Amino acid sequence: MRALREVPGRLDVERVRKDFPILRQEVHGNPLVYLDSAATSQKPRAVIEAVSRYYEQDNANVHRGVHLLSERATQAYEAAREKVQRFVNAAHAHEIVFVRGTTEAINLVAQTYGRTRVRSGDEIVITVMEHHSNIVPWQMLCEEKGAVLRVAPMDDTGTLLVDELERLIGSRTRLLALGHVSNALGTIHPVRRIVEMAHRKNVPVLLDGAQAVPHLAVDVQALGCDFYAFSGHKLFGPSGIGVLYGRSELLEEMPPWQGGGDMISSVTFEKTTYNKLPYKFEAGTPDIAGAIGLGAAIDYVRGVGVDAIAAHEHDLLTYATEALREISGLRLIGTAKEKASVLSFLLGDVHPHDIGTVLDREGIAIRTGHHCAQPLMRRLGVAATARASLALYNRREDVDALVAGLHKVREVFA
Ligand code: 7TS
Repeated sequence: MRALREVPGRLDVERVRKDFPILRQEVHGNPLVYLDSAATSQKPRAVIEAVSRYYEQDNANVHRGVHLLSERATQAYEAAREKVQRFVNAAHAHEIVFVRGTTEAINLVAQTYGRTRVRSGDEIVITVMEHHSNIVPWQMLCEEKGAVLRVAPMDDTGTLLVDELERLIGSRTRLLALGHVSNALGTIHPVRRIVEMAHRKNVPVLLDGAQAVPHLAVDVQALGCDFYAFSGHKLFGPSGIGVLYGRSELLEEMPPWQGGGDMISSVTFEKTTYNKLPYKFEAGTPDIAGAIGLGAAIDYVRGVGVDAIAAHEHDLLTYATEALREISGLRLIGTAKEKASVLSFLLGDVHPHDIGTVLDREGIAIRTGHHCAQPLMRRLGVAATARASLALYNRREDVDALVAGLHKVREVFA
């Protein structure tokens, strides 16, 4: 792999940017400033080429052919699983289940682990900062089972109240499900401590890592979590592929979710026996190209260096936070001490959609709205925010462009 670091441990952002062809374009006559990576990240050429190469040279179905192309496709698909395993430091490759994304990973756990373990009167604990993907599957489960959803609070900076969370975990709690990093506020939760706390009460923990893996080193064994979910498309990989990590003991016990090809070892009309892990949870032809693309994305991220990415983004977040604080009338939403990548804000009483529209004319892409976290917006007493989110390819110039754009917004709506 091409070395991307010039100074060991430091990220050369201009060099990184050259790897992302999409960034080299104009939007409404201005250079594109992409500040919406929390919604989806851009893809390096290495990922785009890995996907095309697969379709040009190896395309075949996996796990079933004796012919060479099928063997190559199977080998590449399973090699991608091993890359994911190493990336999150799972103990075994069979603890990595390929799914469509974070949403599907969480639904899988709710529909298998949840449906077999949760009974009437039991409780699932989440936090007020969750994305809808980590709320609704649990609500659906609770509704079906007559169980109760308990919600841990935060303070006004967007910091989780860990003591309150601890108090919510009781003898009826069957699972704690929380984000590793909040998508709307950027708060990084002390998940290692939280997992320990839950385990002391014998409560398993699912971490929604959608917003963590692109920014932080994740080691599921060090975290001690029972499940970890993330999406390929936020990690510079293709959309349509994601990962559920589960500890073997739990995955072994869980019934399959979807039935179909590949998830069985034998089928008769009287009885079907299920395949071993992880195939028990991968019914049907998977997103083979997606998995291969995700493997290439992981190679890319490791080539740049996860710690170098974290350090670069930390500097940039500090720079951006200070720059936005200088803008009069701007209110940052989410000012927890430990944050990654996200700047949510309001500007006077300008509607966030109007902020987004004016910035778009300047070539600046941000997200506006409730960020699929409506209960969080209600807790904050706002309907929506404007959100700029950073990734490894962003640089100070992007922040400067955002600041200039926001001055323009103020002029337009003065
Ligand atoms: N969990 C978190 C914390 C997320 O940020 C998202 C997507 C999801 C789950 C769902 O991921 P998916 O890949 O299954 O859709 N978050 C966002 C966002 O912040 N803006 O657009 C999508």
